[in-house]
Amino acid sequence: MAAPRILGGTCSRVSCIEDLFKEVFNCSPTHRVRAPGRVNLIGEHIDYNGLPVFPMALQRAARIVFRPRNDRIVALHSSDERFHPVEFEIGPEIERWSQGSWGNYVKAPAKELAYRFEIQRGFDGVLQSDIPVAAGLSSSSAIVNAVGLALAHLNDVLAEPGEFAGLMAEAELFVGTRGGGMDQAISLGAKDHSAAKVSFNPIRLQHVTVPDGWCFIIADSGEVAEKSGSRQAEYNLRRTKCEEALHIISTNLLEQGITEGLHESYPELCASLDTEVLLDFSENLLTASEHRCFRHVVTEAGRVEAAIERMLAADIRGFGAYMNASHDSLKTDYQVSTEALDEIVQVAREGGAVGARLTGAGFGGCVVALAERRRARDVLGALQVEYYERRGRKNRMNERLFIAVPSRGASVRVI
Ligand code: NG1
Repeated sequence: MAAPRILGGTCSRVSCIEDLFKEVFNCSPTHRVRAPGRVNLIGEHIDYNGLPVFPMALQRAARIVFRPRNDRIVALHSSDERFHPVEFEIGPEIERWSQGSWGNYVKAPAKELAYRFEIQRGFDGVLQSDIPVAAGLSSSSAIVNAVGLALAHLNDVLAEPGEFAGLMAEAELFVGTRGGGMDQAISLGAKDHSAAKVSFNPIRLQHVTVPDGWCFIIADSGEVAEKSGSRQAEYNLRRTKCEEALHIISTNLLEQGITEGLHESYPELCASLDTEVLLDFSENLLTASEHRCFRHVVTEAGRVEAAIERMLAADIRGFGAYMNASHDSLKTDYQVSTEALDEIVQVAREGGAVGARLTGAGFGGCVVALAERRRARDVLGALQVEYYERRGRKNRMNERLFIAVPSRGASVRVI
């Protein structure tokens, strides 16, 4: 077992992580796994309510080169020196490190898989990721999926893709954020050139080709959205409010004889009554803040379906309008936007984007803007000048501003 040590510098090429692996472990890696980050195009804060969402996987990914071990130890070094090496023994009773520790994303899938399958082999590995951290692009689920796939591969775990995505979503709850299953599902199941409608219970993906002339641009506000840290409680609180609202409304609908059975999920509730009727009915039953959350959830569910129709019809302006409405709802009703996110959305719209919205949980992180491909340069230029340069914000080597390439999902292979 190699002694833990910090690796110098940040490397960005696969050959580079193989070199780092040799440096740390004195031998060559035998396998490579890649799990992409994602950008959610529309459908925010509704996956944990069981409602469909519409993300796509990115060209940016977490990559691990690894070599199996004959014991149950996982030893993982990161090429990014901000993240110290982690090492632990796999088992169903693994304990969490302190809140915010990146190693919890490594332990999470190990614990979940050990709980359900016979896991006898760990690995030595080196991780490299070019997904911005705590930016709403799912850098965390990419690590969970990559480690999960590596362990599943080495231990002959057999699971259907949807089932495996569900396991990884369940696994990530270990870090303490009560997220939904969107990130794990799209990072595992995405196809090149496509976004996917992700439905839940069980997880299913319906792939939709992104029209050629459409260009999704990602811009990082630079404000850290630390969801495993200080923002975790805010995130979880919203989920609790949604659950309470569902319970109150379903119970009252039943008691007043408006519905015959109790609706135990949002999809059932949304299918049973018109959105406007639901909103009117719920207004006097919920507190003002619960009602705002509820309104965001049910209207966002409608926007997801409508926006997918617009993409299928290659109607870029229609799709962009739903993105704008989604941002407004996240800002006003769900209250997860920030001044910086609102500002960058505004700059993108004024720069020629047909739509722009925060993506991911919010509280900071990235926005996604949609532009016609021939206008993409204008939008990128506006963001660079108006958001980054004029305000003295850093965007070194365009690491904060880039075009999203709809990419395929995770894979593991022998080197
Ligand atoms: P981010 O903040 O982008 O990692 C989180 C959740 C998603 C979803 C979005 C909001 C996790 C792993 N991810 O994504 O499930 O709820 O917020 O739509 O918790």
